[in-house]
Amino acid sequence: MKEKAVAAGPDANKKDEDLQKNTEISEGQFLTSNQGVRINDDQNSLKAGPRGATLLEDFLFREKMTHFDHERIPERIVHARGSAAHGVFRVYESMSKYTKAGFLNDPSVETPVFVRFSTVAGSRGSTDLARDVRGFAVKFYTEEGNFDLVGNNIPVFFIQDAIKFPDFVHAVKPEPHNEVPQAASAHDTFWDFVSLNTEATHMVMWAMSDRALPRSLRMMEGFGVHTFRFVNAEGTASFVKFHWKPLLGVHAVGWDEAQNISGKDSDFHRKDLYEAIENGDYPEWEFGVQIVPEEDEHKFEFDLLDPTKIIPEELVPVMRIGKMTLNRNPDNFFAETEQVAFHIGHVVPGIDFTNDPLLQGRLFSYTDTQLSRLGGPNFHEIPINRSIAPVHNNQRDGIHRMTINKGKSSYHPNSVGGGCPFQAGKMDGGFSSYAEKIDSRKVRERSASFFDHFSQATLFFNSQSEAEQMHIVDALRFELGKVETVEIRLRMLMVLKQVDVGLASKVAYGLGLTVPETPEIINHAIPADAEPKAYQPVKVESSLKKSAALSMSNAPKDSIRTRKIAFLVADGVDEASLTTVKQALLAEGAMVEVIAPRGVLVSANKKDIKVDKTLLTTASVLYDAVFVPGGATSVAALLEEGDAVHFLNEAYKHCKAISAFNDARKLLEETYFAKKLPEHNEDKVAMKEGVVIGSNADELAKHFIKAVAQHRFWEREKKGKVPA
Ligand code: HDD
Repeated sequence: MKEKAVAAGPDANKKDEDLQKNTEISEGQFLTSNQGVRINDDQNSLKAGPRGATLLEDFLFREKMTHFDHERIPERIVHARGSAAHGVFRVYESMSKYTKAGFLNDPSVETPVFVRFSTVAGSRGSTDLARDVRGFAVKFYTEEGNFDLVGNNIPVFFIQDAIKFPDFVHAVKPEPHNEVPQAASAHDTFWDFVSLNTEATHMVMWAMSDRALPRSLRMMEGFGVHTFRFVNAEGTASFVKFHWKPLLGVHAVGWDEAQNISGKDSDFHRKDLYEAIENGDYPEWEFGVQIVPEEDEHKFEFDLLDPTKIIPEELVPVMRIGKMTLNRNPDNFFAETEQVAFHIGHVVPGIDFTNDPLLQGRLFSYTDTQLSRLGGPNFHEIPINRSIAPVHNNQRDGIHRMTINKGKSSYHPNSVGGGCPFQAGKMDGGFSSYAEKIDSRKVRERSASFFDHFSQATLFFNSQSEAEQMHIVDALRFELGKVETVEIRLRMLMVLKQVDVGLASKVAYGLGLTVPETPEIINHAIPADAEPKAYQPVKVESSLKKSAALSMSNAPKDSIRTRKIAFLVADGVDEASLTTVKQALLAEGAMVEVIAPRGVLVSANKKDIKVDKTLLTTASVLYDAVFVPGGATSVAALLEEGDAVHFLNEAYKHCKAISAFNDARKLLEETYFAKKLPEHNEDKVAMKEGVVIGSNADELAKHFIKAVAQHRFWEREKKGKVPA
C-alpha cells in the first residue's frame, strides 16, 4: 500500500515512546551475560583453585572485559564536550506564507527536540568555562523527518569557505608537538592563523567578548549562522537566518571568574543544565527568523552568503515565531548525548540551502565524520537519531544494521515488491530542491563581495558597552600575551587597528608593544598566481554605526529566576532574617544554598538548619550573589573564617550583588571593599553598586532582588582590578 505523508498531529511523546523501546531498567532483574545467561558470581573470575591462575575458559570474564575494552568511541573532532536535553518545540502561528515545513505551519503540533550544547576546541573531559564558542545543535523530530539546526551561540564564523575548516581547527586545537594548551585559543597557532586569515576578524571579536563565557547554557543565544532558504507551498523562496532567544536573558561571567570556576567545578554548565531541568526550571528559547525576500538579495552592504556577516536586527528585525522548552534530561549520557549525530544536511520540505560556501562544505562533513565516530553507515538507526517519520528505502546491510528488511526487493524501480517503497510526489510531501538558476563558470575563487573583513568587526566593537569593550581589551591582552612569537602579536595588532585604532593601542599597551605604523594586511585566501591587489581585504564603511542587539548590556534584566544565591552563615544565625530573605528569593524563582563552616548548623533560637555546602566544598564563583543573615554569634564565627571573608571579597571582585542584614555588616567591614560600603541608616536599606545593607528584612529582600536581577555591577571594575 502506498503510504501517504503522515498528517501532522500533536505527537511530542512519539520520540519518547520510541526511546522507551530501547530503555533497559535493571530493577528487580537478575544479572545476566549479553546472551541472557544468569550470572551467579560476578566477584570472582574462574580459577584453577582459590589461589590459582585464571582460566581462559571463563567466558563470562572474557565477555565482560572485551566489552569494557571497547567502551570508548572516537570523540568528535570538534565540539567533543557537550551536554544535552530533550524538549519540545511549538510554532506560535502558521508560517505557511514563507515555508511549507509542517512543524512551522501548525501551532497545534508539538515537535519533540533533542538539543546538544558544546564547547568547540576542548576534549570530552575539558572544562565547561573555556573561552570558546558554544555549539547549539537542535534536532527537530518532525512528522516529515528530522530537521537539524546545527548552530552556535555566535552568529558568524571564522572562515568563509569550508576548505579552510581543517586548517582552522588544526590551529585552534592544542599544538601538535606537545598537545597544549587544552581547550584554549591563547596560543601561537590560533593567533598565527587568524592574523593571516583576516576574514576571521569579526568572529574573533565575538570570541574575545563575554559571549564566549556564558553564565549558563540556558542563558545564551543561538544562531543558525548561515543564510538558509524557506520555500512555501507555491515554490516561492525567501532567505532566512535562524535565531534562538533565551527567555532567561543573555548573561555571561567574567574571565577571572571563568578560570576559577574551571578549577572549582569544571562541570559547571553541565550540572547547571541538568539540575535546572531536574528542578522543573525548564529552559526556554524563542525561535526567531530574519526573513529577506529573494528580490532583496543584493540590497545589503554585505553579501548574504558570507557566513562572517550578520544581518543587523536594525535592518531586518527578528520575528519570534515559536518556543522551545527543554524538559527532560537524557537517561544515559553515552546512548543519547554522545551518540547523537547532527547534520546540517538534515532538512525537511520547506527548508533549503543557499550557496554559502561554508554551508555547502558542511553538507559533506557531517555524515562523513559519523562513519568513523559511530562506526558505520547505520548511525541513523541508533535510537536517539531515529526519525519519528517512517523510514522506508533500499539502503541495506552494513555494520550494526538493526532493521530486518523483509521481502525480495531492495532496489527501485521494482515489480517484485509491488513497486514499494514509492517515490513521493509533490502532493505526498516529497522533498524537491529549490530550483535555483545557476549559470556560471567553474572556478576556485572567492567573490569580491566577501572581502570586507572589518566593517562588522567594528560594528560589533562599537556596539559594546564600556565594560564589555574593556573585557575585549583584557581578553586580547591575555590571549596575545600568551603568544610567544612577537611577529604574530604585531601582525594581530595590525589587524585590530583595522577594527578600531583605540582598541589596537590599548591592547598594544598591555603587551608592551607599539601598533605597527604601516599595516600590510594580506589575505591569504588567494590562489598563488592571482593578482594580490584584487584580493586585498577591505573595509566597507558601514552605514550602521551601532546595533543594540549586539550588546548583552541591553538584554532584559528583570528576573532572578534560577539564579543561585549563597547564604553565608554559622551557628547562632538569626533565623528570622535568613528565612524572610530566603522566602522572598525563592518566590522570585531563585535558588538558595546555605553555606556554613561545617556540615551542621543551629540558629540563635536553637533550630537545626540544613547546610547545603560548607566553605570547603564550594566557592563564591559558583553563585550569582551572596547574602549574610544577622546573628551576633554567627557573624563573630564567620569573622574568624578566612574563607568566609575571601568568599565575599571574590564575589565583590566579580561584580556580584552582596547583601548583609543588620549586624552582618561587620563581616563586610572586614573585606577589602569595606570603604565602599553604603552608609547604613538604622531603618532604611542602603545600596551602593550592588551592595545592599539593611535591618528590615522585607525591604532588604526587595532591594537585593533588584540587584541580583542586574546580574553584574561592572562599574566596580573601573576603579581598578581588585584583589581576592
Ligand atoms: Fe561543525 C560538529 C556547528 C562549521 C564540521 N558543528 C558541530 C557541532 C556544532 C557545529 C554545534 C556539534 C554537533 C553535536 O553536538 O554533535 N559547525 C557549526 C557551525 C559552523 C560549523 C555553527 C559554521 C557556521 N563544521 C563546520 C564546518 C565543517 C564542520 C565548516 C567542515 C566542513 N562540525 C563538523 C564536524 C562535526 C561538527 C567535523 C564534529 C562532530 C560532528 O560533526 O558530528 O563534522
